[in-house]
Amino acid sequence: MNMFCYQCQETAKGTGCTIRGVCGKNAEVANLQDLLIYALKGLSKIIVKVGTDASDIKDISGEVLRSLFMTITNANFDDVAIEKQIRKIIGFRDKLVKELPSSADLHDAAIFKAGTREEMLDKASSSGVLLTADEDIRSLRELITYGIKGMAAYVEHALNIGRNSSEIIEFIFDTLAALLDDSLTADDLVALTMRTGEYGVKAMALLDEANTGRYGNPEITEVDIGVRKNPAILISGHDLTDLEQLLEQTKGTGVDVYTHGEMLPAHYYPAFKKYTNLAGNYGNAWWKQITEFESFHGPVLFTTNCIVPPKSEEVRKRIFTTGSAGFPGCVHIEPDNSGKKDFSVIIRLARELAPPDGIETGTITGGFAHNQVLALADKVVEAVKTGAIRKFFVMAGCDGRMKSREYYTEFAERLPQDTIILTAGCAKYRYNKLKLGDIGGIPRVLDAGQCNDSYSLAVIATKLKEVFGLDDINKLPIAYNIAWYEQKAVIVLLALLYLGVKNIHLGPTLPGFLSPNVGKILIEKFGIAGIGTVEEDIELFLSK
Ligand code: SF4
Ligand code: SF3
Repeated sequence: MNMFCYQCQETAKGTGCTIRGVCGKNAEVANLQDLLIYALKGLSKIIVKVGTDASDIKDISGEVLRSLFMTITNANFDDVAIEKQIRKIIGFRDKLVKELPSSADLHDAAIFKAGTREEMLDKASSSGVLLTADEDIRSLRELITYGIKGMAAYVEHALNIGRNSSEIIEFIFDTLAALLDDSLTADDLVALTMRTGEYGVKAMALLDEANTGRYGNPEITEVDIGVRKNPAILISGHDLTDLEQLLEQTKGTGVDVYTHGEMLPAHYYPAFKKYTNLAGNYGNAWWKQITEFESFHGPVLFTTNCIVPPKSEEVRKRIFTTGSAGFPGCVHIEPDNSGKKDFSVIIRLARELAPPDGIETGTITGGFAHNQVLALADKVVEAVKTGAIRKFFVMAGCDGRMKSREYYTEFAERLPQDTIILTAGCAKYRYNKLKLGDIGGIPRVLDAGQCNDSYSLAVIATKLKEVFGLDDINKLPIAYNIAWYEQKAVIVLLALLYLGVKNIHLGPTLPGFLSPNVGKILIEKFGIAGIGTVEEDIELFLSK
């Protein structure tokens, strides 16, 4: 069976995974994910045609967001769960089609039948990425699709906290439907790409409001990276409501909870500080989980991406998933009708297992989201005016396995002492444990939080522009050297482009889904560039 996927930075040969994903996704899962996206486009077409108000179909919107999230790199490897989701989406679609006077002239995506698994796979072979023959149109359609996937992830987190936005959901439906429209030209799709960035900003703002509304504004926090003696559960991914429920349910049980990867920034929120069983952060970015899960010994709960297929049966038995995450053979925990999740099976297992082995000691400091940085604004502005801070480097984004990502550690180490790194996302693990010092009490690495908290960096830049009385965000002493891996980074990139940020450097490689012409547009219109050597790049950034 063949497949075609080029949505992430680690895509095979930089052009596309065709036999099996570098991420471990097999062809069956890849093809089912393609079919799920095709079904979502068909459903969206019908929703737009019927003129249904997003606020009237909350159950459908929730499943659409979840479906999109399930196709994000390293979120869900479970073929059975994806097949189930396709059937659900087709069920919604077929119910809505009945509201149309006629189903004649509808796009195939709006009428195809699910059939058996075999038939689904057969259908997937003619509904994936390569269905669009023109490489520029394909490139733009996929750029938008990946942006929408990232946006959906952020909106789903907000939804879990009870925050919704019909406006954003309607944009997602309209855009998915538009991706089936063969009359749209490359120019139309470039415009839609910008609109996707605009809604990306709205989605990140929505999630920021949801998170800070529920858990308070992140504040400067030192997070322990050592271990205690109790049995423990490791929680990974981005969903704070899952962490909240797990902390509530482990309270007083003698079981500690450690964060992994992108869950680290949870420690920065005031609301989580009251849990004495929130022990610290264990390990590093997602791709190091193979060895780190071995030494952790206890159960691991994945709330979202990034799952790396476990190498041993022993570890697989300790992995649990929830939300959009999934892995075959691992227990998946669903919420009840009120959204409550029962994690007792994980807690029971934790009690039977050994406590984690320590892999490092000390602390890391974070919590520099917009509110905290703006509280330090006077100090920051003064440091810029006196020249104590020469430049800020936004180094947000993702981490990944490629050796070439050592560039980011070296880049951080070699930056002059009068520069500050602003970070968010798991990219931070490349330099957040280095001893880079501070400038007049301001740490040289300011961690705003998860990848979605890149929004904070945009808020900070906008505020600084105002304070310095500048008419253009690009006149600020801020350089952008962003690392990307999956589709949440794509929506962050589109959001920054929408906000007018120019000359973003993207690495360690440029996306394989950019056709030469689309790449040219991004270079000419926005000054997007790749990375070079550390020396050349630092010189280039400082000369601007
Ligand atoms: Fe390949 Fe990335 Fe797609 Fe996985 S998500 S199949 S590694 S392009
Ligand atoms: Fe990381 Fe997967 Fe993107 Fe949220 S956890 S930034 S890669």
